[in-house]
Amino acid sequence: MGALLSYFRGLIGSREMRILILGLDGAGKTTILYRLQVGEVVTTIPTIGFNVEQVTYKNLRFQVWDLGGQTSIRPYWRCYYSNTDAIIYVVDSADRDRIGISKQELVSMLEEDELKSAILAVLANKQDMEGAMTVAEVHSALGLDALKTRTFQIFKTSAIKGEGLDQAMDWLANALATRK
Ligand SMILES: Nc1nc2c(ncn2[C@@H]2O[C@H](COP(=O)(O)OP(=O)(O)OP(=O)(O)O)[C@@H](O)[C@H]2O)c(=O)[nH]1
Ligand SMILES: [Mg+2]
Repeated sequence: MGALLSYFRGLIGSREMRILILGLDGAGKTTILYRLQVGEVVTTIPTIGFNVEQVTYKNLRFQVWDLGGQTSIRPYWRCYYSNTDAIIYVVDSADRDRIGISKQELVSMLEEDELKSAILAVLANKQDMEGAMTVAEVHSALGLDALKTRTFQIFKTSAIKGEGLDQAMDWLANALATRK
């Protein structure tokens, strides 16, 4: 089993996995990218365009693209879809007003052919905020029950406190290593 695992790791190690971080503006995407890369909270400004960084997590190398989430920028997300191995979809769990818009964006993104086999990790972020939706509420508001064949998982995170990101990355790394 261990040998098999390191075989897969070896295979993966030979190619960088391409991950997109998507979600509405202010959800915490850039904060998460730099949490993963430098392990700290950095001060962010709204992303106009994108940030791309190499992230190494437990010997796995990822190329992580963090795209701006403002309404006017979202149409450009599709320019980055090809060859994507996984999507990290970030939700501001405290933003009840816009969870419906977040769902629409997620649904239309998942309809894209280029993302057909991309693995999905949903992060119900900002769990530290008072009145934040629970992970079950976010799950239901995004209509994740309707996903049939997609490999996906939802996680509760606080990028500010650094909570939940390890679990999400562990799952993602494992899902990427064992995908068919
Ligand atoms: N309380 C709390 N604030 C957070 C959390 N994650 C991010 N933030 C804050 O939310 C604000 C927006 O975070 P960003 O990471 O810039 O959001 P973004 O998703 O990159 O936004 P765009 O670049 O506009 O698409 C910043 O003030 C962050 O400090 C969290 O888990 N909890
Ligand atoms: Mg950003």
